[in-house]
Amino acid sequence: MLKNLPQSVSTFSGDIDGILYFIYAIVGFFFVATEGYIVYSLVRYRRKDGVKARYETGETWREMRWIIGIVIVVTVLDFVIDSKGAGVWAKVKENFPEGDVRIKVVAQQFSWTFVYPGADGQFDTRDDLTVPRVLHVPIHSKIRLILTSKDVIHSFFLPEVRLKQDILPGRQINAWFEATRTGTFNLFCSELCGLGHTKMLGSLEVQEPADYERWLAETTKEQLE
Ligand SMILES: [Cu+2]
Repeated sequence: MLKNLPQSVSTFSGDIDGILYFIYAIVGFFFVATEGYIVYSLVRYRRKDGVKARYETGETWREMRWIIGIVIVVTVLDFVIDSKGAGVWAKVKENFPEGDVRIKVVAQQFSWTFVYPGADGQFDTRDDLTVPRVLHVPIHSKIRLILTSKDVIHSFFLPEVRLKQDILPGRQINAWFEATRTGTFNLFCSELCGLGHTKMLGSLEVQEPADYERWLAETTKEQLE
């Protein structure tokens, strides 16, 4: 099947891709079936010399059967997709693990700032670390994000993680993910938030735990000196 999504680097990204491809397959099937029938009809019933077009009246009951049949098929598909999607939704947006690492995400026109709680594990204390633009996280850890905005509505979007969450001023919104691959990935704001919206870029840096700890120690040293 057509694989055109960005690479998938979190524990739930595969589930989300599964739903997308499932919907692709259903829509693709109906696309080919209906378009195919149109092309078949164009060829089969094209104008031919000596053959006169016939006038046919509609048949209400025959037409109704088609409409009712399609309504049933679509309704059943809706339930199938919903039940498949509900489990993934719960995993991504409802059942938050406590989190091995907790990071505050502060969005503002037009930049991202990440706050790490420091050695005491508490936010809003002297040893908090403030890191611009790049979200550093260790691989295979449950990352709990606390999303806040200083001004307008933004949307935190990590395409490779398949995580997208709106951020509202005046609220703290939770999100989580667990990365399964090291590397540098994209961070976008996906809510039009002003003239600099397209420049509101950041990145996600997934590191081996030892590299992450080293980065954390170095940054702590730099900021507390
Ligand atoms: Cu924004």
